[in-house]
Amino acid sequence: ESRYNPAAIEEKWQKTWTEQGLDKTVTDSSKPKYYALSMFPYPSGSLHMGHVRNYTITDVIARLKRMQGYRVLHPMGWDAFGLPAENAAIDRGIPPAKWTYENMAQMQQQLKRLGLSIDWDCELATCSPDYYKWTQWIFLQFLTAGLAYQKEAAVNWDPIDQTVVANEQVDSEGRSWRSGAKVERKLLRQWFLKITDYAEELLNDLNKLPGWPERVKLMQANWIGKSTGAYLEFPIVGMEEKIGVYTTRPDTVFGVSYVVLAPEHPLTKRVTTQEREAEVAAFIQEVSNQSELERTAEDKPKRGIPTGGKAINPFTGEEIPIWIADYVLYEYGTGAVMGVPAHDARDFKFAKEQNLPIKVVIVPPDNVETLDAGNVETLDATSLHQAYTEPGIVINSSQFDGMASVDAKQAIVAYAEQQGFGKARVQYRLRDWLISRQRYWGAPIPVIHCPNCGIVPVPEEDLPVQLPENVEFSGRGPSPLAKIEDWVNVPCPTCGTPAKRETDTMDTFIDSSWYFLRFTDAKNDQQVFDSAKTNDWMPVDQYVGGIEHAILHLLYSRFFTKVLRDRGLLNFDEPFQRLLTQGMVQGLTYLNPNKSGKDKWIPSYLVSNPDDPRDPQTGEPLQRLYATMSKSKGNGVAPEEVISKYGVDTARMFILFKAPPEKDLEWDEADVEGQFRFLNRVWRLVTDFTAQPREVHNQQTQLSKAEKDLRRAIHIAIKEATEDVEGEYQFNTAVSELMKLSNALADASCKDSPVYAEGIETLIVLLAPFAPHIAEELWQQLGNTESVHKQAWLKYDESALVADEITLVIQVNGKKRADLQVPAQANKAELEKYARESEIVQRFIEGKEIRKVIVVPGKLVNFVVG
Ligand code: ANZ
Ligand code: ZN
Repeated sequence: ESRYNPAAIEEKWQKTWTEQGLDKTVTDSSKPKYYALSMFPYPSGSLHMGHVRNYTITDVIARLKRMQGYRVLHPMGWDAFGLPAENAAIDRGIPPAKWTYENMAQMQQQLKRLGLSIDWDCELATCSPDYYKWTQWIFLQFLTAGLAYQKEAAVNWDPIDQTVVANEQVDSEGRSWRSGAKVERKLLRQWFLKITDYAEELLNDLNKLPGWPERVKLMQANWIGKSTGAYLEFPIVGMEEKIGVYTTRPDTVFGVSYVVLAPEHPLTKRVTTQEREAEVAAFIQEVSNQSELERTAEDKPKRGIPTGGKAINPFTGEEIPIWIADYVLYEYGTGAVMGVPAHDARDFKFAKEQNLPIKVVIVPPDNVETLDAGNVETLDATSLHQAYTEPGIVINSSQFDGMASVDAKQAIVAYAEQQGFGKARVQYRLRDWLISRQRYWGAPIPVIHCPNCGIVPVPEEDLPVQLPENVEFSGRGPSPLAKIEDWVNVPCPTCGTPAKRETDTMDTFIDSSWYFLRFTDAKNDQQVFDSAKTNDWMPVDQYVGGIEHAILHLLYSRFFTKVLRDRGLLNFDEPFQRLLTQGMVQGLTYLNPNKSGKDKWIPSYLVSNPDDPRDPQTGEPLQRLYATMSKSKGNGVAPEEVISKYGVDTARMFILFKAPPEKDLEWDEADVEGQFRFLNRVWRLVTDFTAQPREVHNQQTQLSKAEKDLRRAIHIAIKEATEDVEGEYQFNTAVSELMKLSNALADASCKDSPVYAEGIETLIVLLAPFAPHIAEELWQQLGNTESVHKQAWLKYDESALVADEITLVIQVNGKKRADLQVPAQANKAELEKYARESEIVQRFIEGKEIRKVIVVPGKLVNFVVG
């Protein structure tokens, strides 16, 4: 009898499975398809526990679906472009490609050690030319469709290194990572994708995703930020042009006391009077170096100045001042707002600070009586301590007085439309997607700038536009690509005139917006993918990944899917049918409450006595808590350590058992041990069973009570485990069912029965998706030659579930005297009868008077005697 040795069997089976091609995608079209996908990793160099959890969850689903008769696509790839590779090049002189490919190789080894049923034939890396060729091709599709365009936008500019820096390279004080210079904002012509064209559909189609967490859908909806309101035009005194504003509260238009332009607004300079020019110019300059976050922060004072210009409220004919202020953003709405201090919190603050008039035009509904009494002043500007932003009743608004504000909205818009100075308008917070990066390690944007022809797309046959090698990475000056003369300078593909390549590369979110499509036809070198194949496999049936991608990655992927559908390449609307956002893996963390900043986290390897944790430097007692594993907290557990100690099956079992997949998981060594012991018990059960000589039983004979009970336990386990893993993926309770079954087998008194053999086989088959290696080993020890992973998932036998006998407890004066087997269907009267007739009871009540009989159906009968 051998001992459970995970290292040996795991390596053995991984090798065998690879040789047998067990994880290859089955293309048998008679089977229904199932596409199980984990969010692909960035090749940082090593796997962490979060990866292990993510891929284990997807793997269990993939294995389960295969056993349930689906053909499953379960691929893996690399989100391989991005800044860290370039930083490695700047800091350590390692070429980005070398760094990236080495990391990928290392991480692939680690992934393979996890025993995931991944079809590595579909592997892709977004940084490889045969992938980014098609990323570029897709960009050209957007360009042809009018969905890609250039416009000026701000970048972070490092004035010392004379270079653009990414947001990630700017610290919280606005300083550049290398030079430490205060980063400035500089306008550059950059590429955008017109995601706003799809705003409405991206919002509405969230309704087509019942398999997504509500929370994620809400985050997407908020990001899209649909608002309904009005566009109103305010004439400018002494000028032809008008100021268009976007407002969600047209019902407050009689309360406007000023108009505000964003400093960048093209009318700003023109409305400014001569005597205000210098001040206005200085203010614009100041604001231009602030980030959007700084400008809109709630707690910051709103800053602004008058331009000297005047506008006219078209509803009242009143002249009002035109201001500019930092809280008005140029990119939203029209870049201009009407200021209504009495009913908007920001306007209120601003008006108070700047001494602008405040006019109340909406009052709470319960003020109506006072209104009727002719006392309109109850809620006046001086008694107002904050803006009244709720709906209410309209006052001080001429013909609209007395209307409910909701109705006034419509009436006022209708009036504006009729008068020709406004209309209803829908507005989205979503902006077009800025995809230009002034970096090297990304897909070059495949266009050429020609002095005669303008923007010329690189002809399809010239794709990919490859990244040049032997590039100098200094982190200074223009982007690396812009410095390579013989790469930049090319003849125009149309007219042959000397022209220049675009030197911007694409945001890496572009690469990950279509990789799930490429997986369905990953090796195609003729097309981006064969639509027939892609339409067959897509949509992804189950997508699994982190909540950090709830907004951008998922939104961009949905956008790409819709655009490619409209280009005739796809026949579905949404890429991800179901989404599971797995919880974080948390580690035991030590914190010194007397220290601040990063120093307060004490790495666990510095804590010598976990029962009385102390700061190794000061001896102060430490607090213990659970927090997401991270390098900075020193609370991580390395996957390799756990795997080499217990094996990957135990690590998987622990991860699945400890918490439902969408909840945070607290790493706990004792519970890991617990799962290791469980697998050891399973091992022993099976090896004891196979060691025993088996007799041939006649299947026809009646099952004994013990056999019936065991059979019921078996089929309950099948039923419960199946229901747990379907639908909500409650793997934790499914694992508990396996533990119950193993206990029932251990306790069974019919170990030589065919029912016991059925139980052993059931346990192994149910275990297979969770702990694939031990299940395979034990399955083969039973004498099977075909893989356990090729077995059909089990179906339960309804008739086995019903208990035909139950155990009744017999008490006399509350004291237990006996157990009695009785038919499960017996009613109260029958139960009492069985109890009375039993020999034991006869003995105990002999010669005594029965005063009372208490019957608890299904449980007990108690005789009160005296
Ligand atoms: C007048 C008004 C009165 C407003 C009132 C609100 C309350 P959402 O819901 O986010 O779409 N706004 C419009 N464009 C802006 C810009 N470019 N920068 C800063 N603020 C802007 O918000 C729309 C409201 O935000 C608009 O409605 C406008 O202020 C402001 F009692 O107009 B409101
Ligand atoms: Zn040309």
